[in-house]
Amino acid sequence: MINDPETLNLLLDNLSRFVRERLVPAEGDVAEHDCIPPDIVEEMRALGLFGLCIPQAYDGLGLSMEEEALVAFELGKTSPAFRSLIGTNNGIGSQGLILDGNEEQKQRYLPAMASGELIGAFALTEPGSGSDAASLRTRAQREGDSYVLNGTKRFITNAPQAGIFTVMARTSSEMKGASGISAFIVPAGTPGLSLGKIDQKMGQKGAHTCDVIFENCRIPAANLIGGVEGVGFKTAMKVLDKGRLHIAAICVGAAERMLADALSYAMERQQFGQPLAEFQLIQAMLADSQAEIYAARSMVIDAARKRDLKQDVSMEASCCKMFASEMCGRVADRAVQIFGGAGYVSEYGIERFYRDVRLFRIYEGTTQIQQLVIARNLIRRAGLN
Ligand code: COS
Repeated sequence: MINDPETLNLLLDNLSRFVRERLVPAEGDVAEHDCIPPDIVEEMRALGLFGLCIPQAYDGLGLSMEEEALVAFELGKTSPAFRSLIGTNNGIGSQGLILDGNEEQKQRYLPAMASGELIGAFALTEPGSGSDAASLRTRAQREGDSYVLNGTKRFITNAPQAGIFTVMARTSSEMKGASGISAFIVPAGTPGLSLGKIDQKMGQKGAHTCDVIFENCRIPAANLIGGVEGVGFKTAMKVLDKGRLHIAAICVGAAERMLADALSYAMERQQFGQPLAEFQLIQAMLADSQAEIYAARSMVIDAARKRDLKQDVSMEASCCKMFASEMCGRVADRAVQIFGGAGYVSEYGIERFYRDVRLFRIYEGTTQIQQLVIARNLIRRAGLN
C-alpha cells in the first residue's frame, strides 16, 4: 500500500542519493574503524530514517510495509551497518511498543525514537535460548509496584548505543514455555543493568552487539508492555514477522548492489582478449543472480501488500526471509567468483559484503527456523480446511 506517492518518491530519491553520495564512499572507513561517523548519524536523523515506521501520531513517517520495503531496497545497497543503526528503531526495538504498548508507553518513548534521540534494542536471545526462544530464563519477579529482573541476554544489536530495551522475561515459573513470558521496557542506566564487552563479529563492522545483564534490576510495574503479563512471547513473534520482511527487503538491496558491482567489474576486466562479461559462464552467474533477485523482490512486495491489508503474513514473512537471505548468500558467492582473485582482496570491497551478508541467514530466525514456521503454517492452514 502506497499512502502518499509524492512524499514517498521524494524520500526514495533523497535516500538513493544519500546512499550513493554519502554512505557508499564511507563504507571502507566504517569497516576499518568499526564506527559510523557522527556526522553521518546526524544526516540519517535529518532524513527521518530513525522514524520511518513509527506512526505519524508519534512523530514518525508512518510508512506502510510496502513503502518500508521500497526504502529497504535502497538502504540495502550499502554496508548493512548503516541499516543496523536505524533498523532497531524502525523494527524490533520499537514494534513491541507500537503493536502492544499502551498509550502512555507509546507517548513516552516513540517520539524520541522517531527522532533518533533514543535508540531501542530488542532483548530476546539468551546464552541458553536462541532458536528455542520460548525456553528463555530471564526472570521478572513482581514485588509491589515493581518487577525485579535477573538474567542475561546475548547478541543484542545496538545494545551499546541503546537508551531503552524491549526485554522478554519470565513472569511465571508455573507456566512453562511461551505463556509464562512477558515483555518489558527497560531504560538503559537502570541500576542492575550492565553491558558485556562488544562482540567481535565476522562482518558488519560498525554495527555493535553485546550481552545485556540484569542483576536485581528493578523497574516500575508500569513498564510491562501493554500492562498484560504472559503475552510477551506473542509480542516478540509479531515483531519478528515484520522484522523478517524488512530483512528480506534489505537482502534484495544488498544482492542488487553486489550484482551491480560484479557486472561492472565483468564489463571492465579483460581476459583472453575480451571482457569477462562476454563469457557465457560469467553470464550464467549474472543471469541466475538477476532472476533470483527479481523473484525475491516480487515476494517481498507481495507479502508487504498482504501485511498492509492486515492479513496474517507469518508464513509469507518466513518465506521471504528464507528465500531472500539464501539468495543473497548465493549472489555474494557468485560476485566473489566473478571478481576472481580480486574478490578475495579487501580493497575491492566485495569480500566485505560476502562476510556482511552471511548474518542475514542467521539473525531474526535462522533459515531452519523459517522452514519450521512455513511448514507449521502450511499444516495448520490445511487442518483448518
Ligand atoms: N504471531 C502471533 N503469535 C504467535 C506467532 C506469531 N507469528 N508465532 C507463534 N505465536 C504464538 C502461538 O500461537 C502460541 O500461542 P498459543 O500457545 O496461545 O497457541 C505461542 O506463540 C507459542 O508458539 P509456538 O508453540 O509456535 O512456540 P515454539 O516454542 O514451538 O516455537 C518458534 C516458535 C521456533 C517459531 C520461535 O521460537 C522462533 O521464531 N524462534 C526463533 C527466534 C528468533 O528469530 N530469534 C532471533 C533473535 S531476535 S533478533
